Order: sequence, then structure tokens, then C-alpha cells
Amino acid sequence: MTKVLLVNPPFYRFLNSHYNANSLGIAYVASYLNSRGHDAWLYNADFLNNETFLNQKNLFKGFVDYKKFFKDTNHEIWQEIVDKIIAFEPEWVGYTSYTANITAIDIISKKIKNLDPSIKQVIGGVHATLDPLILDKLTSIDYSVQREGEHAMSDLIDGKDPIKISGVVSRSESGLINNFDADVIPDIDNLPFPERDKFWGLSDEEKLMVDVSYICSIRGCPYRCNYCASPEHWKRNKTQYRSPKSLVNEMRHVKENYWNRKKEFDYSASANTKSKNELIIKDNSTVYFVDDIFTVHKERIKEILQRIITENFGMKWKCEARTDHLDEEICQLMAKAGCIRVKIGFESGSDRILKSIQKDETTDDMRKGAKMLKDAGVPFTGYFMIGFPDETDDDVRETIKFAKEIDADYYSLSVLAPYFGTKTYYDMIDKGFELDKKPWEYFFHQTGDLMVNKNISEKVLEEYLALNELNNNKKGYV
Ligand code: B12
Ligand code: SF4
Repeated sequence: MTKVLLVNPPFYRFLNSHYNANSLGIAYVASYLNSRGHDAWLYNADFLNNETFLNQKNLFKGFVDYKKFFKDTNHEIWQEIVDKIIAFEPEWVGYTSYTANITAIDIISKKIKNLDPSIKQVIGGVHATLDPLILDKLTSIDYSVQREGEHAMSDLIDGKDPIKISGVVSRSESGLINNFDADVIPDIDNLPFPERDKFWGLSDEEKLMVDVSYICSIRGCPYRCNYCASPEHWKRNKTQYRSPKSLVNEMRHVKENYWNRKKEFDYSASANTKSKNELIIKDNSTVYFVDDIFTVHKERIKEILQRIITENFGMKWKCEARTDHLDEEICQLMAKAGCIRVKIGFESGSDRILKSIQKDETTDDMRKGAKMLKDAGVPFTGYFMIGFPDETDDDVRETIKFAKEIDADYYSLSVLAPYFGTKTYYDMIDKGFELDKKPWEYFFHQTGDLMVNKNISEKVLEEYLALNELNNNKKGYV
């Protein structure tokens, strides 16, 4: 039995907020390892014992302080994280990676290596998958895993030769050995449910604050939006679906084991706007289907919704979808099955921009979908983005107008971040943008620093961010 600690790096706490939900990527890797006799735990280095979270406008503002943490590698937060990892006495440590986390992983892994070079360190997740040369940058990490991590991590721990494990990048005297993406796991129904109990570094009280109600039923997305990491991360033509039966079984498992337990804190369910600056996130009474497009397969989603209705769970849930993957029947079934929020990536109100970002959807499709949701009484969040290459002030104005027209129940506003490995990233590099010289931690979509489009005026940017004010009179963040 090998001791393994799987780490979600700090991120929101540097922006003066935090993130307390179960990180599914490492939770899947952990449960798979545990099913094979190992002792794998999860450590969320972003967790804080606090019920209030910053709203979006204040996240944007937090960027100035955020940058300072990465310059001060002796800051007490880094030390606290390293102490917690070392206290676990791991034989292996695995980090999950988004682009914005790479610098944090570099800082932490270097400190761990200094303290105990015998600990093997692995990186997996989105950024590790998109950057096959990541080990050249993260010199204290031993292995990188590309794509699904369950089998690769298990083989590494079991001592299989890394150069023979599909998905693993390792080092040799002549450079990196890249064994390409891990083979697609064909029947994801057979994977054990993600780990929901072994949370390292938390008191018993704090464990009740972890939102363990995230569920993943689809791995991948068949679309090709050029700013999005999903098409490359999951490979669009290899999208895998769990069966409706397996998904419903996981809902039952969550309800029976985690929703009915006595709570010291009433962190139940969704989040409401408390004041202009803060949100209260109440955990473990809303399931979050993290699938890129929960409704992508119409017949499948109808069967899922019918099953949820028949089970009569009384569980509220939220999901991500596209307006062109809805119809009236789906919307009605969603309402009946307990859906309290659909999160829709509208992105832009300009058809010219939608075309240029390969959204494969028009504003008319979006209007129809939004109306169907409204008619069925299903609240929806509108994700919007600005800052696309060649976007003009007029395009942004169209977005603002369109956002108001569709009358979302919450507006989630972003500025384009050209993530490493996306088509947008390479297009921008071709155009001469030196994105590869930007610090990794800048790559998230609540920062003005990465604004690749300098033609959008401050005034219009402010008008766009003012959409956030509309949230004050709405149903709030869920
Ligand atoms: C849910 C979600 C969130 C949630 C929860 C995040 C979390 N840590 O769980 C919230 C809302 C908090 C969030 C926040 C952000 N997110 Co987000 N999120 C997602 C989403 C929709 C699902 C993630 C998920 O649970 N997937 C299911 C699991 C099973 O997949 P997985 O995590 O990829 O894990 C598998 C493999 O990658 C691998 N693996 C993962 N970790 C490890 C570790 C090891 C050691 C190994 C061996 C393998 C391994 O094995 C796993 C199982 O096979 C994805 C899109 C997507 N569909 O993947 C975006 C996504 C990951 N998010 C993204 C982004 C950009 C962000 C933010 C930066 C947004 C922002 N604020 O600007 C923040 C960053 C937060 C942070 N902590 O750093 C991007 C990342 C792009 C990039 N290159 O960085 C994605 C891909 C969206 C997109 N399509 O572009 N996010
Ligand atoms: S539909 Fe959503 S998840 Fe799929 S490629 Fe487009 S933005 Fe990414």
C-alpha cells in the first residue's frame, strides 16, 4: 500500500477568495488508486474555513495583490501548504493543473524536493495534457501525465517502467520521453465513484464544509470553440458518456451518504448574493454536473431526466449546457427534475464574433434556447466574454445589449484568456503576441493583464463590467 497525496493548488485564496468543493480530477485518481489497495488522500490547498466568497467584480480587483504572492515565495501560505504535504509523509504527490496553477506547482514542488527528495512528484490535468514539455519548466516534478490519470498514475506507483506507460512523460539523459496521451478509458461507468471522504489537513468540522456534490457524467465535448481548452484536453472525437443508470446511482450515493449527515454548519446548497461584495456559498444541497454540455445528447439527457423524476430524489441540481442542445421537452423535464440553474456560454452578442470563435451557434439559436428555459421556468446563468482578437467596441456594445435582452438570472463576465494549447493561443503567437513570456499565473479570465485586444476602450470595458450590477436584482449566483 503506497501513501499518495493528491493536491489541488491554491488559486482563489490569492485573489482573496477560496474554493471549497471537491476537485473531481484528483478525486477520480484517488478513488481508483484506493480501489487498487493504495492509501490516496486529497489535499485542497485552496480551502478556507469561511462561508463568504468574493463576487466577480472583486475577483477582478484582487489581481493586484494576487501577483505579489508569486513573487514572495517565502510567504507563509507557501510554507503552510508545504508543511501540510510533508506532515502526510507521502511517497507520491500528484498535482492537478490548470494553466494558472503552474507557477504555484513549481514553487511547492521545489520546496518539497528540497525537504525530501525521495518523494516522487507527478503533474496531471489540463495544462499537463496540453503542454508535453512541461517537465522542462517544472524541474522538481518527476512525471507528467497527459489526459486521464487513473491508469497512468496507478501504473507509475506500481513500479511499471514509465517509458512504457501510455500518457506518461518522463526524463532520460537525452531529454524527455513522451509516451503521448493516455489511452481513452472506454467504459467510464466502470470507474469507482470519485473519492469523497479522505480530505487531508481538515478538521472533522471542516470536512463537512467540502462540497462533495460535484458529478461528472461526460468526459469531453464534441465542439471546437477556439478559445476553449476542452477540445484539445479531451479530444473532441473521443467524448465518453456515462450511462443514465450510473449517473442516477451516483446521485443516490451522494444523497444517502453526504446530504443526510448531521451538519455543524448549514452550508446547504446554492449561493445567494449577501452584499454587493460577497456571495454565501452553501454546500451539499445542490448537485453540480460539471459536464461541458450536460444536454449534448438529446435522447440520453431525456432518459436521465426521466429517471431523476421517477427516483423522486428531491435533489436540486445545476449544469452547463448550450442553447442549441435544448428543446421544449428537455426544458420542461429539467424543471420537473429539480434543475435550479443552467449555465450557458453565450459568450458574445455579435454574430461576427461568434463565427470567428467557431462557436457554431448564432444569437438566434441563443434567443430561442433562452426563451425555452424562461417558458419552462428554469433559471439560467449567462457566461459572457470580451477581448477576442479583432473585436471592436461595437461588438462589445452588441454583447451588452444582447446580455440585457436575454435577461439571465445571473451574469458571469470574463475577459478572454488565451489558454496555452488552444487555437486562440497559437493564433495570437503567430500574430506576434509574446504570450509565452507572460507568467503562467496570469492565465485566467478575471484579469485585465492578458487583454490581447488593445482596441477595446476603457469606457466600453467599464460598461461591460457594469453588467455585474444587474446581478443585484437577480436570483443570484448558484
Ligand atoms: C468544474 C470546473 C471548475 C470548478 C471546479 C474546479 C476544480 N478544481 O474542480 C471551478 C468553478 C472552481 C473552476 C474554476 C476555474 N476553472 Co474550471 N473547469 C471546470 C470543468 C467544467 C470541469 C472540471 C472537472 O471536474 N472535470 C472532470 C474531471 C474528471 O476531469 P479532470 O479534472 O480533467 O481530471 C482528469 C484528467 O485531467 C487527469 N488529472 C487531473 N488532475 C490530475 C492529477 C494527477 C496527479 C494525474 C495523474 C491526473 C490528473 O485525470 C482526471 C481523471 O481522468 C472544466 C472543463 C472540463 N470539462 O474539464 C473547467 C476547466 C478545467 N476550468 C478552466 C478554467 C480556466 C478555470 C479558471 C482558471 C477560471 C477562472 N477563474 O478564470 C478557474 C481556476 C480554478 C483553480 N482552482 O485553479 C479551464 C482550464 C483551462 C486551462 N488551460 O487552464 C477548463 C478546462 C475549462 C475550459 N474548457 O477551458 N472550474
Ligand atoms: S461548447 Fe463549451 S466546452 Fe465545448 S468547445 Fe465550446 S466552449 Fe468548450
